[in-house]
Amino acid sequence: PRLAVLGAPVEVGAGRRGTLMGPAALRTAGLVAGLKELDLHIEDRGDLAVPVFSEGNGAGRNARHFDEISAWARCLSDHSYDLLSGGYFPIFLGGDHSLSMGSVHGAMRHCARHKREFFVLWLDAHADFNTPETSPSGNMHGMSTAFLCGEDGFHGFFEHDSFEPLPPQNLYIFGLRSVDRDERALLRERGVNVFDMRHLDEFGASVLMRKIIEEVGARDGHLHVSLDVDFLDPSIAPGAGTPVPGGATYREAHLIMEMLYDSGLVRSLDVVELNPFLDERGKSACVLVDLIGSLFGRQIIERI
Ligand code: DIR
Ligand code: MN
Ligand code: MN
Ligand code: MN
Repeated sequence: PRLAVLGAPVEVGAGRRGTLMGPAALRTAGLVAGLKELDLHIEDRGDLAVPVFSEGNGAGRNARHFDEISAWARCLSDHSYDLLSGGYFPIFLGGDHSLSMGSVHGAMRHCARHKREFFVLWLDAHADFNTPETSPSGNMHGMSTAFLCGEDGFHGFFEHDSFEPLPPQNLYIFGLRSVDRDERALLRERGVNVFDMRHLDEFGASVLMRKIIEEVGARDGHLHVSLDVDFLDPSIAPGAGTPVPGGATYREAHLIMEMLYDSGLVRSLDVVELNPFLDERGKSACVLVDLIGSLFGRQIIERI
């Protein structure tokens, strides 16, 4: 496939500043050069500019910077849709996780248009399934999956409010180890597929991934992968604003990426929440670049 890299330096969705520098750190860590080494066609489209927006819709809502994030999402949704329609595999560099409200929304529209079933693999310590009503923080990076699944509380976020939401059964949250009380209840009620760290410990990454890949493969689906840096254990990826102990190991994360590559099902990707201000000399950025290499087929030994 032809890859297109697009930076989305959004940071107001998170509780702390700094993810704005994420795209730059990922490039410095060698993202584009690493993919070129795999003989892939890759175009770096640079970073999007902070969009112009006006306050209004967000007023009085427990969703901080609602209007600014809405402006990002509208812009990102169009880029996602257009890149996929142009035959590209879009790679969105964050930026905080609120950007997925746009990137995934655009990919969903593309799939709806082409009557292709759409699935999301959310690799994250968190479920990001809060709504303005359930969120204890009001930070919108903790609301992305709820928004995409059509939960209430986001009126006015897109110009045309109604869109075909993501069925909760088509969402796989993987690596979960931090969830808020009302968020947990909502996840259960909606029937989201949740593979928490307990599942990962007990069954291993390969068994769980095989199940997901089989389900998506059986429907010939488009799989969007949304990789939050805090999916990884803080010991290997300290550059996260909301680190949670007990995350995925280096080897687990690579195995997941390698299996995803073998599946051939992944069509779009977000790499989010990297906060270079909190990172240790580019450590997390380098791990993410390594992982992306595995997702696009880098192998230790060529397999037959
Ligand atoms: C928390 C933290 N559940 C919230 N969420 C984070 O604010 O909604 N998501 N950090 O990545
Ligand atoms: Mn297409
Ligand atoms: Mn997240
Ligand atoms: Mn997270």
